[in-house]
Amino acid sequence: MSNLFEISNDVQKAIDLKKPIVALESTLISHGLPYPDNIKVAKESIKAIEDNGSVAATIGIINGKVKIGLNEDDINILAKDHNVQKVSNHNINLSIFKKENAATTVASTISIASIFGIKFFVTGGIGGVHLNAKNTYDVSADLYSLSEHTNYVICSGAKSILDLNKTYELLETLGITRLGYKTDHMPGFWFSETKHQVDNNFESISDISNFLKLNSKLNHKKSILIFNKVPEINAISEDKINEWINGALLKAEKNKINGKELTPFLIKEINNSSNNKTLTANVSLIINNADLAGKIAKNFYT
Ligand code: PSU
Ligand code: MN
Repeated sequence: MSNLFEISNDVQKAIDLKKPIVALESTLISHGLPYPDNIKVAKESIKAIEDNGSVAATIGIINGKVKIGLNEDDINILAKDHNVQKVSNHNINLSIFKKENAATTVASTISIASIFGIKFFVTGGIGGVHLNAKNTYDVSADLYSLSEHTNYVICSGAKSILDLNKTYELLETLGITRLGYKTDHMPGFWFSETKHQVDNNFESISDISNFLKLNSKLNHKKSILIFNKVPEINAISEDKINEWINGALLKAEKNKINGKELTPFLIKEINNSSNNKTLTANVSLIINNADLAGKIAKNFYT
């Protein structure tokens, strides 16, 4: 590979030996969670994956270099530096060109993971159709990236701040399979369940991995979502969340926040109005998803 990419030794070894690898995004470190919770999540997610016998590959950009397998220093930079760009598929090339520090979203992380044949990816919640999309046309590139690459994505649905009804429908339109792990319904990120039925609920890790093994033989070039609910003790009621979301949306409108600034702005506002209940839920669901991802990846390769 060209010198635009830098793969850590651990990840390179895992690629060579065909060992299980789980990719992680870095936008949630730089723009999704406040310091120091972001460092804690980054480290504990890696640990959860590794404790299950898989290799973690956090992806991000340091001084214009695309790194697959960020080390502790890299994570510190992305967690603390206030000038880190948020890069999706439309602007990742520019951050590389300008030699910036940049955090990759779900969309750009799976694009990079795919170049190196990394099949598994874990996050908290994917992006989707924004609530006011009818007027703004703001639909996350995550959805389109998921339909262009074959990644197995462990997540708690799409973020609660989105229009989850439209997101669910667009996932179907784009050919992205929506699986539940021990759930019949797509989760709502900070809350446990939306009204939307998953395409199939698998009750065990080995059933999921058997299905993914079959899927890999189909030459079906679409991603698959594996939904894992927020741990029950940290789940919040949908009504409470909607109250906070409405307040945050009004504030965003007043301050003319839009585009890629919108998601981080809303999350910050809601963490404030919920007294960090949403932050606690966010932290716990990501680490819980990493644990599940480590287990599924390990099972898939054995
Ligand atoms: N999930 C979180 N926090 C985040 C994100 C997801 O808990 O910050 C990020 C992801 O990187 C996702 C991005 O890809 O938000 C979506 O942003 P946008 O709506 O601008 O595409
Ligand atoms: Mn957007």
